Amino acid sequence: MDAYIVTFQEHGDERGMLVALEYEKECPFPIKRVYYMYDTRENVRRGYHAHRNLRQMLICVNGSCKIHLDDGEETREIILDTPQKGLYLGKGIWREMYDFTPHAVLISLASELYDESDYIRNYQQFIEERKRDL
Ligand code: T46
Repeated sequence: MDAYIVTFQEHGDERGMLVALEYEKECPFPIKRVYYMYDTRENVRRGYHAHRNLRQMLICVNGSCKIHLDDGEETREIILDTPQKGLYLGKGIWREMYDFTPHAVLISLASELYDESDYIRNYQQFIEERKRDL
């Protein structure tokens, strides 16, 4: 599965912590867009899609959440619970985000601008497209 956790370097001192993310260092793609989810309600599960071309780095900068991943062959459950770790997601991975704690903030660094035609929102369609790609 083209997904992995990246541990970021923390720059901490007596004032607190800072993490910096740069293209080709912590992030393997040029960042074209940033968006974030917050005020997520209890028992909400969101996502339910894959991307045809988009690559992403997901970082839970406050609180925690879980992410279900599926590339058509393998599934994984990831917990993001620290601003020091990011989840890199390559293209063609079905994702569902859930178990957000109150005040959780999930940031996404994205390789592409928003494009609804890049989304596969039907699971059967996703499986068929994955089979065609392999
Ligand atoms: C993803 C996961 C992790 C925009 O207008 N522009 C944007 O850049 C985005 C990301 C969304 N939107 C609109 C489209 C929907 O009307 O915001 C609304 C919520 O988006 P969506 O239902 O796609 O949200 P999630 O949480 O299911 O998925 C989002 C991202 O869309 C997706 O790329 O990988 O977070």
